[in-house]
Amino acid sequence: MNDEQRSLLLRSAARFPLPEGMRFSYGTAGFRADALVLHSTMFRAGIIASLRSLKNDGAVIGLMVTASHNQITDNGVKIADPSGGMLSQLWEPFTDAVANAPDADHLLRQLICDFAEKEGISFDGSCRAEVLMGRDTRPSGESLLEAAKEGVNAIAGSAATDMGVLTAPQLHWMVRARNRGEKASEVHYFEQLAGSFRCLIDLAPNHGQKSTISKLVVDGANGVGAEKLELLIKMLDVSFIEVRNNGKGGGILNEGVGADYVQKERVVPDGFGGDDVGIRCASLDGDADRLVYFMIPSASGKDIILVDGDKMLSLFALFIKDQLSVLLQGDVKDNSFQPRLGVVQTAYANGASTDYLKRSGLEVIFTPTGVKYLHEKAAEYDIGIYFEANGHGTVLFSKCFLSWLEARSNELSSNSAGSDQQRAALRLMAVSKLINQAIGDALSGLLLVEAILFHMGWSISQWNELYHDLPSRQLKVKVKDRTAVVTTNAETTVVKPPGIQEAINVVSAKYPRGRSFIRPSGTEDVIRVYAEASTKDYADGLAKSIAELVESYLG
Ligand code: 16G
Ligand code: ZN
Repeated sequence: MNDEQRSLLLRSAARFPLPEGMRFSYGTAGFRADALVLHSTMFRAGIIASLRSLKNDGAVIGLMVTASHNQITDNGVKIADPSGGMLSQLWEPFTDAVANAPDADHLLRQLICDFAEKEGISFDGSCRAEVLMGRDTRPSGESLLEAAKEGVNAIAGSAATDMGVLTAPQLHWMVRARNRGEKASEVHYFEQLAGSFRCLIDLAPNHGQKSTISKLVVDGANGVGAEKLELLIKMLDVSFIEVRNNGKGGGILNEGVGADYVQKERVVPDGFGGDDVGIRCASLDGDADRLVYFMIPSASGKDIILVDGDKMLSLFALFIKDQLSVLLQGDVKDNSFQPRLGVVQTAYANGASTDYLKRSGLEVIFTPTGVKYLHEKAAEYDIGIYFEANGHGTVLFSKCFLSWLEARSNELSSNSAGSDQQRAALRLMAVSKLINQAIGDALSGLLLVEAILFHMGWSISQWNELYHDLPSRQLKVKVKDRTAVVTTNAETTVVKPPGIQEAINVVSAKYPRGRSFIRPSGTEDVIRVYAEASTKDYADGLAKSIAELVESYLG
C-alpha cells in the first residue's frame, strides 16, 4: 500500500469514529443497530465491499442499507458477493474486526494491511473495485449510504454506484446479473419477472381464463416492497393485485404490518379487516426478501390462517417435481441425466411440512437458521429449493441442469412442438427466470405462487390443505450469556450446557407429537425456544416447560 492510499484511508476513517461502548457483529444477516450509531459501521462496510471486489478481480459487490423487518429507527447493512448471494462466511471474522476497530490507525495497520497481504489483495491500481449500493425507504438510509460510499472511496480507484431505493433482492439480482454480463437495471429486473410470469400463465392448462384470476391483496409493510410491487403491476398490466400499506397513507414501516409481524404474531395486519374475509392476502417484509400468505377466516376476530414459507416450499416443490417428471417421462435418449431435486429446511419447519415433503418422495435436508446456510446447501442440487418458515427462500438451478434443459427444450421444439414434455421444459425455464436465484425475493416469490395457483386452478384454501400444520409456539428467554448454548445437528441438539438436551427430550416425549429445540438467536440477546405438538395447548405447554428449563440451566 503506498503512502497516498494510507493517508487517504487514515483521513477518511478519522471522520467516522467508532461510537463509544458499541460492539457490532455481522450476525446472520449483516450489521444491524439503531441508525444513529451506524455511520462508522457503514463507512467500514464500504471498505470491506471494496476489498471484496478487489479480491474477486474487480467483480461487482453489493452493499444494501437496510434493517429488513426491524423497526424504522434501526438500520443495517448487508454485503452481497459476486454471485449475488450473501458475503462469504470466511470473511465474517475480518468484517467483525473491521467494524469494531477502535481507531483509524488500528483499522489500517493491524487489520487492513495484514488482511490484504494474507488475501493477496493489492492496492497497486491494477484492479478496480466496483460496489453497487442500494437502500430501503428508511429515513436514515440516505446519510448512511453516503457514509458507505466514503468507505468505498477510501480505497483508491474504487467506484461506488448508487442505485437508489431498491428492495434487497433487487440489489442482489443486479449484482448477479452484472457479474454474468447480463443486463442489470431495474427495468430489466421487472421485464424478466413480468416476461417469465406471463410465460407461465400462457403455458397453464387453463390459460384462457387468465382474466378471471381472483383478487390478491398485498400488505407492503409500508416499505420499499410496496413501491416496487406497484411498478411491477404496471408492467404486468394486471388488475387482480391490490397493494395496501404502501407507506403513503401515514403508516410506519413494519409497525403492525409486514411479513415478520404477520408470521410471528399471527394476527391481521393494519389496513386489513372484515371486508377481506376469505380473500387471498400476502405480506412482504421491510426489504421485501420475505413473503407469507394469509387468510382472514372471520370478520369478528384478529386471527389469521397463516400460509407460511413451508407451504410455499411445498407448493414450489410439488410443481417443479411434476414438471420434471413429465419432462423425463418415456425419455429414452437422455436417460443418462437424472437431475437431483432437493429441498432444504431448518428446524423451524413445521413437522407436518417435512412429513408431507418426504411422503411426496422428496429429499429433505436441514441446516442451521440463516439464509446463507440454506442457500449453500440448496446449491448442491440440480434443483435446490429452500425456505425458512418465516418466508425467506428461493429455488436454485445448477448451470448443468439449465444447459441440459435448454438443449432438451430445443430438441423437443423441433421434434414434438406443443407436446406436454415441451411445455414442461418451457415451464421449468420460465421458473428459473422468474425466481430470483441470487436470494429469496418476495416479489418474484409472489408471482411464482400466483402462477402455480393459477396453473393448478387452486384457491388459497386448497393450497393450504396440502397438509395441516402442527400447532407450534415460539418463546424467547433472556439469559446472561446466550453463547453458553451450543448446538449441533442443524440446531436440533444442544451440546452445551451438558444435560439440558436430555431434559428437553424427556419433557418433549410427554406430549403427543411433541418436538422442541432451543438455539441462541443470531440477532438478539436471547435463547429462542420452539415447540410443536398435536394441539395448541400442548404446544404452548411444551414451550413453557422448555423455557423454564432454559431459565433453570442458564438464568
Ligand atoms: C436473519 C436471517 C433469517 C433468520 C433470522 C433468525 C438472513 C437474510 N436473515 O433475519 O434468515 O431466520 O435472522 O433470527 O439470513 P434469529 O437468529 O434472531 O432467530
Ligand atoms: Zn428482510
